[in-house]
Amino acid sequence: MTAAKCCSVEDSIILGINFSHKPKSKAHHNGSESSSRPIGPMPSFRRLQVAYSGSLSTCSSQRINEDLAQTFGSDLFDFQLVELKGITQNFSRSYLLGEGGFGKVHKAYVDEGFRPGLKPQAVAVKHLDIEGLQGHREWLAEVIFLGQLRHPHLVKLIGYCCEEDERLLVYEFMPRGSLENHLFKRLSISLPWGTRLKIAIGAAKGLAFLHGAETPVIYRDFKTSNILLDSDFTAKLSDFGLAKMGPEGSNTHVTTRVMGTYGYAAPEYVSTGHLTTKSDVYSFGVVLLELLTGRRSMEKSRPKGEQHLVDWVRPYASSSRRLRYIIDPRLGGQYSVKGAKEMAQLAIQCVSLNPKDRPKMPMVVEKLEGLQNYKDMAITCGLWPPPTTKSSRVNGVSTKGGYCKPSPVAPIRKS
Ligand code: ACK
Repeated sequence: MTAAKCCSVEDSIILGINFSHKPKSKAHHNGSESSSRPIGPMPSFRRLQVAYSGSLSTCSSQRINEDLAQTFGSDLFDFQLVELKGITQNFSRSYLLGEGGFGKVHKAYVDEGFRPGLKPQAVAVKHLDIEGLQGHREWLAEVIFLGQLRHPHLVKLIGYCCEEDERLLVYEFMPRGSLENHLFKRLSISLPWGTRLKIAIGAAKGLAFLHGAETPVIYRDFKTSNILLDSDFTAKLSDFGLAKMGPEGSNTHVTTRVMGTYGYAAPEYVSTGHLTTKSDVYSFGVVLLELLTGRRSMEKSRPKGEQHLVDWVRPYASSSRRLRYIIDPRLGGQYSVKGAKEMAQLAIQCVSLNPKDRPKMPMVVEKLEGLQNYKDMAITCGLWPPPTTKSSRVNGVSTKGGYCKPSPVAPIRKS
């Protein structure tokens, strides 16, 4: 994957600018990708990546499994293509959960005895389109990262398949799908305030875990479509195709080509290619703003000043009086005013232009958990639209006569 790639189904754009060949800072501060300081799990990770990042023919499923098990004690299953075809009825349309720029995801069920040691359960099978946004390199990153990382807020990778030019990944099934689906799809039922908070806390814990590793892991593609939801709305991070080991020792950043999604990527990362854990914090701030406003990080169809969520929100978020104008109308006015105010302030801190002004993820978790104590569920009906907007429809919801309806809980999908 060298050139810029674009156009996943949700119209997000993957950036693909190569900065790794022209580091800007001095060598001792620059943890460029060629750095080889032997700290933490880096050497073994690097060895695996180097061993398998060559041509597709170097990919032997059995060898990867042996290497992973030897290096990390991984318990992944290496599936055969014929097995995955069997449980998905040859990747039939009726088993299709959805499609991203990386390929298709099918639901399947593994029965008792399918593989010794694998409990019967629903799974999601991701079939990577090797010509698409995610190729062999991204498949490999996912196997290596999710093969060794286990946490309640990371989606569990069960196994993989690597045959000829086929690349597949098998995950635990997440019954409520992606946060993107719940927040932005017209037909979905609005998420109540408490659920939004729960999701934000879960996703923050996932990121805090990654950043807290001996050598931090930078997720690099934090966005609503990569946050999957369990039946009780526990959030789990998925899709580690772009994840990267963070800087080692005294290095302040890694230098890499810019990959991610417009609207979520930190500005300094886009302009310099310098990647730090603070780049993830910026993306987290954008998702917090999406949860608060019900608007996407980038919406080209909006009037000019409202297209870029971060820029649109900034002047509103600093004043609790004005904040009500940007809160998602689909909340029906049912949210904690104190909680929303503090969440907005936290989000604005996360999207600070200077990475040093952004908080660390454990602090974000602590702050968000504190918001759960606020019980002031205000009914602030009929305050929309803000003075600058003439429309009486916001995100497809009519605001005429107020919008104080209780929000029912979304049903678990059946597909
Ligand atoms: O938003 P969704 O319903 O949730 O549609 C997308 C689609 O596949 C393409 O990414 C869904 N998806 C991805 N991974 C999983 C999983 N592990 N469990 C359930 N659904 C998944 C995602």
